[in-house]
Amino acid sequence: MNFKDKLSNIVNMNNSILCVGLDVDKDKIPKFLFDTNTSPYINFNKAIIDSTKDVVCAYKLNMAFYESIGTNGHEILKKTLEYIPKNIIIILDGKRNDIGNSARMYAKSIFEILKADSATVNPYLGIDGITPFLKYKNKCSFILCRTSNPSAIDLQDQIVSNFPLYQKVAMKIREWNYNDNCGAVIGATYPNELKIIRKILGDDIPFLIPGIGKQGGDIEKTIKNGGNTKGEMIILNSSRGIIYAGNDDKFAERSREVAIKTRDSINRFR
Ligand code: NUP
Repeated sequence: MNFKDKLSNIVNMNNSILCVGLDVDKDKIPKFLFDTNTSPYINFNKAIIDSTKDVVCAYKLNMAFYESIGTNGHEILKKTLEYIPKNIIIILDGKRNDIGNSARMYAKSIFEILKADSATVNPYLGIDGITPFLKYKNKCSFILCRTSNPSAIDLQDQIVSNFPLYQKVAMKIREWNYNDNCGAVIGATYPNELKIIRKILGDDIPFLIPGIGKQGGDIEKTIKNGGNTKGEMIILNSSRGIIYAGNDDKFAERSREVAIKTRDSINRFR
């Protein structure tokens, strides 16, 4: 099944476009898990997945949080991925890219070894660094278009042949979508840009939108400006705001409560 069909199925089944970000951080995971547990990270992720799997359409794992654990990190990442129910979208957020020959290895690692449904990809190297990802026709490559951070403006607002760079990137994404497997990453913290990018990219390209929750992005503006006419092809990610909602033995229940509240706030505007 291709990415978009899998996304539509789970969005309809769980009535949700919420993605929970599993960004494991030793300083934020409840302390007691490290006292009583031989696999604290995996057990933390399993508890969050068990408590939110009927509320989400996707899980996003930012690879930095796993790589920074050390040699165990890859195993923790792999075991977490294996635990995610097969009908839920997996997004591996590594913002990968390189010259074509090396980008090929990044794509292989994410799509064949880790078997993710989608990856985040950096457009800075141009099409030869993107092509190795696009060869995986049933997967989705979410290309960074307008990032959520304050200094996104440093480069992304620079004018290039009469357009801000982020709009040029959006135009490139439309061009690179020849296999119908591109997506775009746009921060919820930039709702005006979100509207312009949806206009450039049309209804059929999925948007991955981080920046609600801890980064303060406005849910109503995000949905109104970023959703397509059917309220589809839009995935809203929250990581810290959901997974670290509690820090005692009821942490998974707290995460579920916040996930439900977030999904319901999103659905009010869809
Ligand atoms: O523009 C981006 N902004 C962003 O926050 C692109 C991203 N991939 N992210 C990631 O989304 C970020 O690295 C983190 O993994 C997640 C947001 O987490 P939080 O702010 O909800 O905790």
